[in-house]
Amino acid sequence: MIEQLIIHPDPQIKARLTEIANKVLNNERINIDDCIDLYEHADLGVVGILANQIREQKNGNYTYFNKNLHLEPTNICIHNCKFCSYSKKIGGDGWEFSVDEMLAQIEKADKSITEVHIVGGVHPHRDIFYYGDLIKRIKTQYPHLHIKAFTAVEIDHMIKKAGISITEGAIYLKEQGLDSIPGGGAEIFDVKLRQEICSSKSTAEQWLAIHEALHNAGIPSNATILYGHIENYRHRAEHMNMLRELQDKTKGFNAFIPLKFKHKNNTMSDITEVSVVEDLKNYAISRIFLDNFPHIKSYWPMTGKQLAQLSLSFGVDDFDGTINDSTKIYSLAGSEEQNPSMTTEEMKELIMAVGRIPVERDSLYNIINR
Ligand code: V47
Ligand code: SF4
Repeated sequence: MIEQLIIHPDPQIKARLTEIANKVLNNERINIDDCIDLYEHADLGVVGILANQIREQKNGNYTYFNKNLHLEPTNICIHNCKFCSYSKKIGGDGWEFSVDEMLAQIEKADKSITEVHIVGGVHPHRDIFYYGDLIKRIKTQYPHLHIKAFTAVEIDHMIKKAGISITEGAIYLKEQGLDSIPGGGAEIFDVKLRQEICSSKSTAEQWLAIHEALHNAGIPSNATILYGHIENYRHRAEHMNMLRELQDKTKGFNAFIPLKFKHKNNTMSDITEVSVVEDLKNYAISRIFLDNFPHIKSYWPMTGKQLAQLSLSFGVDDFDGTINDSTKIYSLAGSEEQNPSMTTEEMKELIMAVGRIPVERDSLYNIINR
């Protein structure tokens, strides 16, 4: 049946694509070469059908969302990632919120939020005890809020500054009230590319070791890839393979979030952004490849609402949160949503308009409201 849907002028490639499609339909894991062949030769429609079948098996007709607030403590950062449109150096015109100011932002937020998502620049003077205090104060005042905070790159800096091991850092942050960590900072794991686009950042091994230690300490996380810049399909496949291997070991990842490179206001502005077809293909192929990841998330403040809606037919089952204009990372890089905000009603309508069932979840994918 799938064979009839695979159209390719070269019979050998058609046979190869049929072989990969049958693997997917038989719930067999695809390998790196299969993944590259899908990127290079498969039609969007075919990868969409395959990804849709996996999404359906894993998450039925549900599309998850949560209600969260993004806190960005500072955009001052010691790193110089070439794709970053957001960071400033100390003494420049960056922002630095105090713990009290961040608590005030939570106080002002909608009372129905269930999560605070805290991520920002790697500030040279703020250490693990500063951030541990922030978390403790949030947990004490708002014990019902799930705290998803700090990328592995931020944690790497915190533990090095404190002279403690990853495991000690993970245990300390958990004791202070950290519940999970977001997936940022992964970028692209290939050594040469990482050197080229974010040379000072934690290495792939460090990123993976931090997630592994956190998973072992009972702190789940997400994972990302930054795609659509100077990487090729092999780089993407190998990146996902490293994540899949770690997930086989720990089962600590909840969601994979493909992040499309946006080119405004950064030093990689000469790179043309990839097409929407490429975005959808990338969602679908990540859903197919990452067979041990429960969820694929489309981060709508970056993609825009329409692409996020379309992605629901290409393997995505999670829409992130109903945030209210509280993130600057993407608007500065030229994202589709310059002042991202979406009400619960709007989110539900977007999801239902394409035949899915909107489900409000908590940060660990327990159902709150249907
Ligand atoms: O690591 C920075 C990316 C990430 C650009 O875990 C850019 O639920 C595109 O990881 N174009 C941080 N992307 C954000 C992040 C995230 C977002 C939403 C949800 C979750 C989650 C995690 O933002 C960085 C980097 O990969 N980024 N600059 C840019 N110009
Ligand atoms: Fe700093 Fe993150 Fe920007 Fe890199 S992407 S410069 S780590 S804020």
